[in-house]
Amino acid sequence: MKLYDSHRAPNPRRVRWVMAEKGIEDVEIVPIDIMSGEHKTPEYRARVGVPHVPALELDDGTTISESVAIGRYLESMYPEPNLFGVDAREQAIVEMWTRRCEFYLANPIMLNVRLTHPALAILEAAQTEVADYNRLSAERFMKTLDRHLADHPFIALDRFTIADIVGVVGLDFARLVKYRPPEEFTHLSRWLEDCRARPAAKAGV
Ligand SMILES: N[C@@H](CCC(=O)N[C@@H](CS)C(=O)NCC(=O)O)C(=O)O
Repeated sequence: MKLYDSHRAPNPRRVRWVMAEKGIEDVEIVPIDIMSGEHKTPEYRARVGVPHVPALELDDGTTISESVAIGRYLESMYPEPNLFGVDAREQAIVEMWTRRCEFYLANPIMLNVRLTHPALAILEAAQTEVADYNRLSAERFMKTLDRHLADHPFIALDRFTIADIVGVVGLDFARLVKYRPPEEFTHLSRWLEDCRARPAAKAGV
């Protein structure tokens, strides 16, 4: 298998983190330079279907994009440690929180960074108002998450899952614009530090 990867981008980091948690080492990493537009070449588009990283190419030539879908495929190939839930109940809860983290936290944060960081203007022109709106909307969800994490060790289950990866990677990306979650969210900060302390978190960076 090959992973089309871009080291500084947040969505590929989710997949590298999944691989590190599971100790997966037999995936060839193919670096794609999104700043020079390597993901927009006709060859890349033909292979992946969309101008995005990450993408996982299977040995039979099938290509899967979308970081969470790639993680799910890797989970079925390398079930331990479980990151997506072991039964119907757990899987639904993990998916619910993963989607919440993606829609209400990671996506607005990524948009905020993309629309404010000068180096990313090459991908999309800066738009301060839209960026601010997205930061505020992410902070509304951080408040919900902070309350939830007051009596839960991790986001979805009592153990670390893909939902935590999506949440932490989103928040870590905001460090590019020196953003830190509001200090009042103490439970969120505790959870963030716990997740960042995992050895696999460093492998994903
Ligand atoms: N929902 C997709 C998002 C993929 C995505 O937007 N990737 C970014 C890098 S983090 C990208 O390829 N950006 C290229 C561009 O915007 O031109 C996933 O989870 O994989």
